[in-house]
Amino acid sequence: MTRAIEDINELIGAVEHDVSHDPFPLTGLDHVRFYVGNAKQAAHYYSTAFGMTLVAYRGPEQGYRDHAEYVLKSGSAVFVLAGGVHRQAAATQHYERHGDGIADIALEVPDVDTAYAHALRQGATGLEAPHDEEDEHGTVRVAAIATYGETRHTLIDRSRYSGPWRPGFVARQPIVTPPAKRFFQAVDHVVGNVELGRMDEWVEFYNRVMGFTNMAEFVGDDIATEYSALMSKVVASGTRKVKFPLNEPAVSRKKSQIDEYLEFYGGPGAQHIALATGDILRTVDLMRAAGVEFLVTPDSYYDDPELRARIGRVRVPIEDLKSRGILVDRDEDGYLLQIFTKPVQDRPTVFFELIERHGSLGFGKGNFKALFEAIEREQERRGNL
Ligand code: TYF
Ligand code: FE
Repeated sequence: MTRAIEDINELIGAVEHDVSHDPFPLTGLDHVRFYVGNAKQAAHYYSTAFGMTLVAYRGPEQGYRDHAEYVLKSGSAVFVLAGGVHRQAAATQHYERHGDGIADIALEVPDVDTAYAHALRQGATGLEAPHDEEDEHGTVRVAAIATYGETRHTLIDRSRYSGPWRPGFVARQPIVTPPAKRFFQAVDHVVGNVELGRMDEWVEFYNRVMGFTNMAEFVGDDIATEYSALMSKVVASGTRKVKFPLNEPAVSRKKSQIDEYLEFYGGPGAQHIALATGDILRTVDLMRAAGVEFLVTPDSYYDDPELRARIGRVRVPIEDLKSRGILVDRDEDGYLLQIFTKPVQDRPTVFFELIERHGSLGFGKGNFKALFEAIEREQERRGNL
């Protein structure tokens, strides 16, 4: 089956679910906001290396004194890259503490006031009470609550807005000619790293505050101590459009990759963003050609008869995956192809995943051993193992 998957819901493994009766109705992931040291150059990187397209901007030219913010899109995936233009700016302070990082995982909700009130009643910390942002293109309603570390969830309803992005922003032309075909269509999941012993608290936070349910996939004690040095559970919204795996370090022989993150990020934060693509082979080739570095998968992974038997037939010959280092996993619902970049900044913190789902709603559990061995090789090169 070589058909290109066009439907975004299928790409990100979403299921039928009526949100209208949910206590915390959630339409989907709206955008991810990064605080970076140099937003102008980051906008260039995500344009040239990730095939994203600059669509909107605001900064000092618009009377916005603190930050320059670049809005980039690829299908339904939206990244906002914010950089401080002076020492006191929030982005500058955040950058000083964390390096480039993810400050906000914004959620699209049909009713900001209802969602915010429910979240606070359920014990969430409010950071911004619901309010309107307005300009000549209409109104956007927003609020914000706190999550792990210094990360926040903005709650946003843009149904009464027709401008380029959000009040105050102006439309901008792409930085480079956009690719003929997108590299990816949507954000599949965003992973959080929290401190040792805190994972279950954060799982419970998403259960209680957002009504998220736990997905079947998890890394428990047994796997954790043997080779992964992390524990992981996944919470998801009713439609499964929003999926948040949560990791904590596990005590094992080697220094946990999660400890390395926590040390270099300066606390809990978002670890990786998985981007859904209908053609991972093409995307990897284009990103690699543009200079993005991916984790290396040894040939032995593909030559393992057990893996071959388990994954069966996939849409391309195994040789095409092997030459690119793409991993395969299969479960009762189908299979998925995935690959991970190395950290995208000098600190060993944030990285990306590319994922092509064919029915599987998992996260590549069968690949954890190969993946974590690849991550450990990188930790060793950095002198952090
Ligand atoms: O999101 C996931 O669960 C997979 C696997 O440090 C994973 O992408 C988990 C932890 C990690 C890297 C990948
Ligand atoms: Fe992932």
